[in-house]
Amino acid sequence: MAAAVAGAGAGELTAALAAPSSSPFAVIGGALIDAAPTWVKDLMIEWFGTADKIALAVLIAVVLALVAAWAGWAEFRRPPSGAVVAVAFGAVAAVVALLRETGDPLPFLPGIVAGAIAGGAIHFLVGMLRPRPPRAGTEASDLPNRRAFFAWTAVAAVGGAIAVVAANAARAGSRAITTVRDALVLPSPAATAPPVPAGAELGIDGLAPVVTPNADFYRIDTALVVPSIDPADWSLRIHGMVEEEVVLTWDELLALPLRETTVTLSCVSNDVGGSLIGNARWLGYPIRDLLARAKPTADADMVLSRSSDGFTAGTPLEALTDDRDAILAIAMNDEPLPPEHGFPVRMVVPGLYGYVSATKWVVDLEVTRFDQARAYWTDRGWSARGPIKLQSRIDVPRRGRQVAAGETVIAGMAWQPHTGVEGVEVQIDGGDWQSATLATAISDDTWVQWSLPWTAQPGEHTLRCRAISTDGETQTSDTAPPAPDGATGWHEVRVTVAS
Ligand SMILES: Nc1nc2c(c(=O)[nH]1)N[C@H]1C(S)=C(S)[C@@H](COP(=O)(O)O)O[C@H]1N2
Ligand SMILES: [Mo]
Repeated sequence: MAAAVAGAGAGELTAALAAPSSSPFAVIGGALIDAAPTWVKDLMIEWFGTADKIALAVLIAVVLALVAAWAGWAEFRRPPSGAVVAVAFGAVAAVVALLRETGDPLPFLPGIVAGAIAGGAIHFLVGMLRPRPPRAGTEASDLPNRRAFFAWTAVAAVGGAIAVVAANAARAGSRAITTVRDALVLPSPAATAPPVPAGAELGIDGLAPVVTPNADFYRIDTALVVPSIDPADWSLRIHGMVEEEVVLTWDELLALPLRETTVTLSCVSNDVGGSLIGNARWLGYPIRDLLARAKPTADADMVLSRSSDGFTAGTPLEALTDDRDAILAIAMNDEPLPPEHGFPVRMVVPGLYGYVSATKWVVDLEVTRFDQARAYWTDRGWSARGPIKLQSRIDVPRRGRQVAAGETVIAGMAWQPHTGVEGVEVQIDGGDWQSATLATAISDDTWVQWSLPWTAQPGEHTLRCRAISTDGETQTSDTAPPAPDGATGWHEVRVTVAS
């Protein structure tokens, strides 16, 4: 295991210095994420939520430790079989890095170095445990040199750990991107978003704020390492079924009349009552106006957006050309996009789940057709189209929380971006549905808070809610899991009211 730590450290350090996008950990993790079937992705998000990446890292570390322990044993029994296992692992990382087209000139180098160091270390360390052949003129057979073994094992483990830390430090140093981001001055919008109306924020303790602070905004993506793109190097290419190809640079984008929009973003993996949803004020340029320059041909019906790290989303052309505020966003809540939310540029499309619309680190828009192109998650069994379903949730009182008897309040959020919410109803202990009071909505593109006064009687209670859309649709009680196109059902919360 110490040899594996040494190899991993050497690989990560090599990557940090010579092939930043080809770290063995990142390419193996990325490949696992891309290869994971839908149910695994679902399970990871259900178990770990937005900590899914940490969970994956721990999983990789545990598997590596087990394989390393086994290789050590094999090396002891039959050298150099353990070293061969280590070198083979490094070779796998090298090949995966090559296949993933990371863009580095020497993508295979970190894997090769990791394998060589781990293999050499395991051979050397385990070799010390074997009795040495008697030397001429001395007593027969020497005991294995345990002290040297432990000393060198410690050197390998500590050295590897230091290399990992150094690699991260080197990466952070090369992340001049955060410096560039911090120094950015956002252009003032040509069209400002209307201010959050008085009465949009009910200010109830425990209720989600109507505008989600960036630090609390859910993050979901397949990027183990957040892409770092210098705006000066950024450009967006619009091509495919268009009359005219368009290339847009960062400076050109900033010079355009930008507009502010307030839009609620939701993940298709959000369970009923879940928290993979947030609302922010975005600043960007209407994609409709860019497409107007490119002039899509009449038979096109989809735009395949691509990020710098190869993620793709397929958005109906119509959603990008109709009158909704589909934008190429550069700012989130009055700040340049945070790196993990797509710096420098992402898409935001009201009414569609993120996986079919909200491409972060976007660099390419290909105008195409649904019957000709498939996006990242469509290839993995998710629906090609992903309009956000009508949903509502109870935030207050929290599930399982003790509530004091007497006058209290039930409150939550409701949404169907771009359609809008007309009302919310609450049912207590299976009784009649009661109309909750809606807060003032910012717009039909955002979620809305709601509340209902409640005289809580001591005992166990079951609370449910359902939303009614501006289309007159009532949120369905039919339960569906997130896959393939979004969860449905009523959110239910059980609470105990103290006597
Ligand atoms: N490049 C890239 N963009 C992406 C994704 C991704 O994996 N890679 N995930 C999408 C999904 S599934 C969602 S729900 C939203 C989440 O955006 P957020 O992390 O800013 O909340 O981003 C979308 N954009
Ligand atoms: Mo998502």
